[in-house]
Amino acid sequence: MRKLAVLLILVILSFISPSCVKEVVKEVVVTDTLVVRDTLTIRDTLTVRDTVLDLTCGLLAYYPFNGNFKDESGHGNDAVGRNGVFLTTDYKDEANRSAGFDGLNDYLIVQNGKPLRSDTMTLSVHIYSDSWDLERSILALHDFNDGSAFHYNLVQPFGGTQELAFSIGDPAYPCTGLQHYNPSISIISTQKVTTGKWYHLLATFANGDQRFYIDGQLVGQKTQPYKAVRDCGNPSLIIGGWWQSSLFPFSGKIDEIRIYNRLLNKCEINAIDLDGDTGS
Ligand SMILES: [Ca+2]
Ligand SMILES: [Ca+2]
Repeated sequence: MRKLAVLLILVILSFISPSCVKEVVKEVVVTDTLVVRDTLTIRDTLTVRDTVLDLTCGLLAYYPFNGNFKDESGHGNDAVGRNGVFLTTDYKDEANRSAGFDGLNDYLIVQNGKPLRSDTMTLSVHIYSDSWDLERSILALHDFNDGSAFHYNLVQPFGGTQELAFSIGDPAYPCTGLQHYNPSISIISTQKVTTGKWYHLLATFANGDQRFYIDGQLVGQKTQPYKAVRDCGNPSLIIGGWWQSSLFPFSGKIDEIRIYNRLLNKCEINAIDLDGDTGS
């Protein structure tokens, strides 16, 4: 009996001996996948288009020829027709919307042209020529009676060449002299014009920088030694003619004449071009 008890104890001990202790490994697998997709897209497109153009700023005279020859700038520099100058169709073929000239003796005149002179200036004119056979004047500010007191002009200077010239009077030249285009005061366009087509002529002068554009393309530029536009006498603005003894009468149509005492920016030039073919 005693032997049996000892055996039982040995059996029990064998179960609890370290070599017999069953190792328990608790394996815990935690799969915690946290995916945060937080895509925040902010599209804040702010487009500000400032299309407010003030084409009346610095406008000294404006002749749209809407049924009359009046200055519609509000300054009262109305033109008067002579020798049969007439109202005719414009670039859209709308009647009584441009000034017509017979090429013989028609012209328009603003007797008191003094307010149309400025040291900084922009001239904008649309023309449609029927003939470039002779010298023909488009716009001129000087004395109509004797051709003196020359300030500026736009002219087809040579018969048959289809070239145009923009001249600014030299202040050093005597007021009494007859001054016309010449190489020192004039830009002769490198681009020729044809008959039967509307052109936008733009001429500027500022601080001695003289420029001439046709349909938005620069056709000539000069730097003059003088910074001011000539200022003398009592000039008249003649549209479609030169002076009484040498009229050089324009043949065709002239429209949308604007005279400014400032330079215009590109947006403004595009805005005043009749058919938008300024090329800019
Ligand atoms: Ca006539
Ligand atoms: Ca017009």
